[in-house]
Amino acid sequence: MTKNEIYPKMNEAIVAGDREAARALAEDAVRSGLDLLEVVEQGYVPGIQKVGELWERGEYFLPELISSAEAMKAAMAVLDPALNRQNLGARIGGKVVIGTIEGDIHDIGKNLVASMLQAGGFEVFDLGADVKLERFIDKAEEVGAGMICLSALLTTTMMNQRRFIALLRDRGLRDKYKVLVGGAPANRKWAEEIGADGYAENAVAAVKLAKSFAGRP
Ligand code: B12
Repeated sequence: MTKNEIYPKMNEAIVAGDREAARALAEDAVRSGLDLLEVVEQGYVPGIQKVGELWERGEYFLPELISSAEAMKAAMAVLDPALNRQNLGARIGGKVVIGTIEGDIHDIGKNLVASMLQAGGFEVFDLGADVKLERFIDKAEEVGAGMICLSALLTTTMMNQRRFIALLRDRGLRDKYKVLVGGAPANRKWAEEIGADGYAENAVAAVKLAKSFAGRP
Protein backbone atom coordinates (compact mmCIF):
# COMPACT_ATOMS: atom_id res chain seq x y z
CA MET A 1 0.00 0.00 0.00
CA THR A 2 1.21 3.52 -0.75
CA LYS A 3 1.24 6.32 1.81
CA ASN A 4 -1.84 7.89 0.23
CA GLU A 5 -3.74 4.63 0.63
CA ILE A 6 -2.54 3.62 4.06
CA TYR A 7 -2.71 6.94 5.99
CA PRO A 8 -6.51 7.40 5.59
CA LYS A 9 -7.00 3.77 6.67
CA MET A 10 -4.92 4.37 9.81
CA ASN A 11 -6.97 7.45 10.48
CA GLU A 12 -10.22 5.49 10.08
CA ALA A 13 -9.00 2.64 12.30
CA ILE A 14 -8.42 5.08 15.18
CA VAL A 15 -11.74 6.89 14.68
CA ALA A 16 -13.54 3.52 14.58
CA GLY A 17 -11.61 2.29 17.64
CA ASP A 18 -10.59 -0.80 15.64
CA ARG A 19 -7.55 -2.19 17.47
CA GLU A 20 -7.04 -5.08 15.09
CA ALA A 21 -6.97 -2.83 11.99
CA ALA A 22 -4.75 -0.24 13.73
CA ARG A 23 -2.25 -2.96 14.64
CA ALA A 24 -2.32 -4.68 11.21
CA LEU A 25 -1.80 -1.37 9.37
CA ALA A 26 1.16 -0.55 11.61
CA GLU A 27 2.70 -3.93 10.78
CA ASP A 28 2.12 -3.22 7.11
CA ALA A 29 3.91 0.13 7.43
CA VAL A 30 6.91 -1.49 9.15
CA ARG A 31 7.10 -4.22 6.47
CA SER A 32 6.85 -1.65 3.65
CA GLY A 33 9.73 0.36 5.11
CA LEU A 34 7.73 3.58 5.42
CA ASP A 35 9.12 6.51 7.41
CA LEU A 36 7.61 5.60 10.79
CA LEU A 37 7.75 9.10 12.28
CA GLU A 38 5.65 10.28 9.36
CA VAL A 39 3.34 7.27 9.80
CA VAL A 40 2.64 8.31 13.39
CA GLU A 41 2.16 12.01 12.66
CA GLN A 42 0.24 11.73 9.39
CA GLY A 43 -1.43 8.33 9.72
CA TYR A 44 -2.47 7.95 13.34
CA VAL A 45 -2.37 11.37 15.04
CA PRO A 46 -5.05 12.94 12.75
CA GLY A 47 -7.31 10.04 13.75
CA ILE A 48 -7.05 10.69 17.48
CA GLN A 49 -7.44 14.44 16.83
CA LYS A 50 -10.66 13.71 14.97
CA VAL A 51 -11.83 11.65 17.96
CA GLY A 52 -11.19 14.68 20.18
CA GLU A 53 -13.36 16.82 17.89
CA LEU A 54 -16.18 14.24 17.88
CA TRP A 55 -16.07 14.14 21.68
CA GLU A 56 -16.20 17.92 21.89
CA ARG A 57 -19.21 18.00 19.54
CA GLY A 58 -20.97 15.45 21.76
CA GLU A 59 -20.96 12.76 19.05
CA TYR A 60 -18.56 10.48 20.90
CA PHE A 61 -18.83 9.35 24.52
CA LEU A 62 -16.44 7.65 26.95
CA PRO A 63 -16.67 4.12 25.48
CA GLU A 64 -15.73 5.41 22.00
CA LEU A 65 -12.87 7.46 23.45
CA ILE A 66 -11.50 4.46 25.29
CA SER A 67 -11.73 2.23 22.17
CA SER A 68 -9.88 4.84 20.12
CA ALA A 69 -7.22 5.21 22.80
CA GLU A 70 -6.80 1.42 22.85
CA ALA A 71 -6.49 1.34 19.04
CA MET A 72 -3.80 4.02 19.22
CA LYS A 73 -1.92 1.99 21.83
CA ALA A 74 -2.16 -1.16 19.69
CA ALA A 75 -0.56 0.68 16.76
CA MET A 76 2.17 2.21 18.93
CA ALA A 77 2.98 -1.22 20.43
CA VAL A 78 4.03 -2.26 16.91
CA LEU A 79 5.68 1.02 15.93
CA ASP A 80 7.70 1.68 19.11
CA PRO A 81 10.10 -1.27 18.82
CA ALA A 82 10.51 -0.63 15.10
CA LEU A 83 11.26 3.07 15.71
CA ASN A 84 13.85 1.95 18.26
CA ARG A 85 15.48 -0.50 15.87
CA GLN A 86 15.81 2.28 13.27
CA ASN A 87 17.82 4.25 15.79
CA LEU A 88 19.93 1.64 17.51
CA GLY A 89 23.35 2.99 18.33
CA ALA A 90 22.12 6.54 18.02
CA ARG A 91 21.58 7.14 21.72
CA ILE A 92 23.45 10.40 21.68
CA GLY A 93 20.78 12.78 22.83
CA GLY A 94 21.05 12.20 26.55
CA LYS A 95 18.56 10.99 29.10
CA VAL A 96 15.02 12.23 29.43
CA VAL A 97 12.46 11.55 32.15
CA ILE A 98 8.87 11.90 30.97
CA GLY A 99 5.40 11.35 32.41
CA THR A 100 1.87 12.67 32.72
CA ILE A 101 1.64 14.75 35.83
CA GLU A 102 -0.07 13.91 39.12
CA GLY A 103 -3.88 13.72 38.94
CA ASP A 104 -4.00 13.19 35.18
CA ILE A 105 -4.45 9.85 33.41
CA HIS A 106 -4.27 11.03 29.77
CA ASP A 107 -1.26 9.33 28.24
CA ILE A 108 -1.71 9.15 24.46
CA GLY A 109 0.10 12.42 23.72
CA LYS A 110 2.78 11.72 26.33
CA ASN A 111 3.36 8.27 24.79
CA LEU A 112 3.78 9.85 21.37
CA VAL A 113 6.31 12.35 22.66
CA ALA A 114 8.19 9.53 24.45
CA SER A 115 8.25 7.40 21.28
CA MET A 116 9.44 10.26 19.11
CA LEU A 117 12.16 11.26 21.58
CA GLN A 118 13.34 7.68 21.66
CA ALA A 119 13.33 7.56 17.87
CA GLY A 120 15.28 10.84 17.91
CA GLY A 121 18.12 9.21 19.83
CA PHE A 122 17.26 10.05 23.43
CA GLU A 123 17.25 7.51 26.22
CA VAL A 124 13.74 7.83 27.59
CA PHE A 125 12.52 6.93 31.07
CA ASP A 126 8.73 6.92 30.85
CA LEU A 127 7.11 7.01 34.28
CA GLY A 128 3.58 6.58 32.92
CA ALA A 129 0.57 8.66 33.94
CA ASP A 130 -0.60 10.24 37.21
CA VAL A 131 3.02 10.60 38.34
CA LYS A 132 3.78 12.21 41.70
CA LEU A 133 5.93 15.34 41.41
CA GLU A 134 8.71 13.95 43.61
CA ARG A 135 8.97 10.85 41.46
CA PHE A 136 10.05 12.87 38.41
CA ILE A 137 12.91 14.33 40.43
CA ASP A 138 13.88 11.05 42.09
CA LYS A 139 14.07 9.29 38.71
CA ALA A 140 16.02 12.12 37.07
CA GLU A 141 18.53 12.10 39.94
CA GLU A 142 18.77 8.30 39.83
CA VAL A 143 19.51 7.98 36.10
CA GLY A 144 21.39 11.26 35.61
CA ALA A 145 18.86 12.77 33.20
CA GLY A 146 19.32 16.22 31.69
CA MET A 147 15.71 16.86 30.79
CA ILE A 148 12.30 16.38 32.41
CA CYS A 149 9.12 16.41 30.28
CA LEU A 150 5.75 17.01 31.92
CA SER A 151 2.47 16.33 30.14
CA ALA A 152 -0.91 17.66 31.36
CA LEU A 153 -4.27 17.51 29.58
CA LEU A 154 -6.51 19.08 32.19
CA THR A 155 -6.69 22.74 33.15
CA THR A 156 -6.62 21.54 36.77
CA THR A 157 -3.54 19.31 36.46
CA MET A 158 -1.55 21.83 34.42
CA MET A 159 -1.22 23.70 37.74
CA ASN A 160 1.02 20.84 38.84
CA GLN A 161 3.49 21.85 36.12
CA ARG A 162 3.89 25.13 37.99
CA ARG A 163 4.16 23.31 41.33
CA PHE A 164 6.82 21.03 39.88
CA ILE A 165 9.07 23.94 38.95
CA ALA A 166 8.62 25.41 42.43
CA LEU A 167 9.54 22.03 43.93
CA LEU A 168 12.71 21.85 41.82
CA ARG A 169 13.62 25.33 43.07
CA ASP A 170 12.93 24.39 46.69
CA ARG A 171 15.25 21.42 46.34
CA GLY A 172 17.98 23.60 44.83
CA LEU A 173 17.85 21.64 41.55
CA ARG A 174 16.23 24.11 39.17
CA ASP A 175 19.36 24.76 37.09
CA LYS A 176 20.27 21.09 36.86
CA TYR A 177 17.42 20.18 34.48
CA LYS A 178 15.76 21.48 31.34
CA VAL A 179 12.02 21.29 31.93
CA LEU A 180 9.68 20.94 28.95
CA VAL A 181 5.92 21.25 29.35
CA GLY A 182 3.15 20.23 26.97
CA GLY A 183 -0.38 18.95 26.56
CA ALA A 184 -3.49 20.54 25.07
CA PRO A 185 -4.08 23.33 27.64
CA ALA A 186 -0.42 24.44 27.75
CA ASN A 187 1.15 27.01 25.45
CA ARG A 188 4.30 29.08 25.12
CA LYS A 189 2.97 31.86 27.33
CA TRP A 190 2.15 29.36 30.09
CA ALA A 191 5.65 27.87 29.88
CA GLU A 192 7.16 31.35 30.27
CA GLU A 193 4.83 32.26 33.10
CA ILE A 194 5.75 29.21 35.20
CA GLY A 195 9.46 29.42 34.36
CA ALA A 196 9.73 26.23 32.27
CA ASP A 197 12.56 26.00 29.75
CA GLY A 198 10.29 25.20 26.82
CA TYR A 199 6.95 24.24 25.36
CA ALA A 200 6.16 22.29 22.20
CA GLU A 201 2.76 21.81 20.62
CA ASN A 202 3.35 18.34 19.22
CA ALA A 203 5.74 15.41 19.38
CA VAL A 204 7.82 16.44 16.36
CA ALA A 205 8.31 19.97 17.73
CA ALA A 206 9.16 18.45 21.13
CA VAL A 207 12.00 16.44 19.59
CA LYS A 208 13.34 19.51 17.77
CA LEU A 209 13.34 21.49 20.98
CA ALA A 210 14.93 18.67 22.98
CA LYS A 211 17.66 18.36 20.36
CA SER A 212 18.34 22.09 20.48
CA PHE A 213 18.74 21.86 24.28
CA ALA A 214 21.10 18.93 23.85
CA GLY A 215 23.08 20.97 21.31
CA ARG A 216 22.23 18.63 18.44
CA PRO A 217 21.12 19.44 14.90
C1 B12 B 1 -8.79 10.52 24.82
C2 B12 B 1 -9.28 11.40 25.93
C3 B12 B 1 -9.54 10.80 27.17
C4 B12 B 1 -9.25 9.33 27.44
C5 B12 B 1 -7.74 9.20 27.77
C6 B12 B 1 -7.15 7.86 27.34
C7 B12 B 1 -5.65 7.87 27.49
N1 B12 B 1 -5.13 6.68 27.76
O1 B12 B 1 -4.95 8.87 27.36
C8 B12 B 1 -10.16 9.06 28.67
C9 B12 B 1 -11.49 8.60 28.19
C10 B12 B 1 -9.63 8.06 29.71
C11 B12 B 1 -10.29 10.48 29.24
C12 B12 B 1 -10.62 10.75 30.57
C13 B12 B 1 -10.90 12.04 31.03
N2 B12 B 1 -10.96 13.18 30.30
CO1 B12 B 1 -10.29 13.31 28.48
N3 B12 B 1 -9.93 13.62 26.69
C14 B12 B 1 -9.50 12.82 25.74
C15 B12 B 1 -9.40 13.63 24.41
C16 B12 B 1 -10.64 13.34 23.59
C17 B12 B 1 -8.18 13.39 23.54
C18 B12 B 1 -6.83 13.53 24.26
C19 B12 B 1 -5.76 12.97 23.35
O2 B12 B 1 -5.32 11.83 23.54
N4 B12 B 1 -5.39 13.73 22.31
C20 B12 B 1 -4.48 13.28 21.26
C21 B12 B 1 -3.02 13.52 21.65
C22 B12 B 1 -2.12 13.03 20.52
O3 B12 B 1 -2.87 14.90 21.82
P1 B12 B 1 -2.26 15.57 23.14
O4 B12 B 1 -2.55 14.74 24.32
O5 B12 B 1 -2.65 17.00 23.17
O6 B12 B 1 -0.68 15.48 22.94
C23 B12 B 1 0.04 16.15 21.91
C24 B12 B 1 0.51 17.55 22.34
O7 B12 B 1 -0.31 18.17 23.32
C25 B12 B 1 1.94 17.35 22.75
N5 B12 B 1 2.25 16.96 24.13
C26 B12 B 1 1.55 16.19 24.99
N6 B12 B 1 2.22 16.01 26.11
C27 B12 B 1 3.38 16.68 26.00
C28 B12 B 1 4.45 16.84 26.89
C29 B12 B 1 5.54 17.62 26.53
C30 B12 B 1 6.65 17.80 27.48
C31 B12 B 1 5.55 18.26 25.25
C32 B12 B 1 6.70 19.12 24.89
C33 B12 B 1 4.49 18.08 24.35
C34 B12 B 1 3.42 17.30 24.73
O8 B12 B 1 2.38 16.33 21.88
C35 B12 B 1 1.34 15.37 21.71
C36 B12 B 1 1.49 14.70 20.38
O9 B12 B 1 1.40 15.56 19.28
C37 B12 B 1 -9.39 15.11 24.95
C38 B12 B 1 -9.92 16.18 23.99
C39 B12 B 1 -8.83 17.00 23.36
N7 B12 B 1 -9.21 17.76 22.38
O10 B12 B 1 -7.68 17.00 23.77
C40 B12 B 1 -10.23 14.97 26.24
C41 B12 B 1 -10.03 15.96 27.37
C42 B12 B 1 -8.55 16.26 27.60
N8 B12 B 1 -10.54 15.22 28.52
C43 B12 B 1 -11.19 15.96 29.37
C44 B12 B 1 -11.77 15.50 30.58
C45 B12 B 1 -12.60 16.51 31.37
C46 B12 B 1 -11.57 14.17 31.03
C47 B12 B 1 -12.08 13.56 32.36
C48 B12 B 1 -11.92 14.46 33.60
C49 B12 B 1 -13.53 13.12 32.09
C50 B12 B 1 -14.30 12.64 33.28
N9 B12 B 1 -15.28 13.45 33.65
O11 B12 B 1 -13.99 11.62 33.84
C51 B12 B 1 -11.20 12.28 32.47
C52 B12 B 1 -9.84 12.54 33.16
C53 B12 B 1 -9.57 11.85 34.39
C54 B12 B 1 -8.17 12.21 34.88
N10 B12 B 1 -8.02 12.35 36.17
O12 B12 B 1 -7.22 12.36 34.15
C55 B12 B 1 -11.26 17.42 28.90
C56 B12 B 1 -10.36 18.37 29.69
C57 B12 B 1 -11.05 19.69 29.97
C58 B12 B 1 -10.17 20.63 30.70
N11 B12 B 1 -10.18 21.85 30.22
O13 B12 B 1 -9.51 20.36 31.65
C59 B12 B 1 -10.91 17.28 27.36
C60 B12 B 1 -10.20 18.51 26.78
C61 B12 B 1 -12.26 17.04 26.64
C62 B12 B 1 -13.22 18.21 26.73
N12 B12 B 1 -13.21 19.14 25.78
O14 B12 B 1 -13.97 18.32 27.66
N13 B12 B 1 -10.07 11.41 28.28
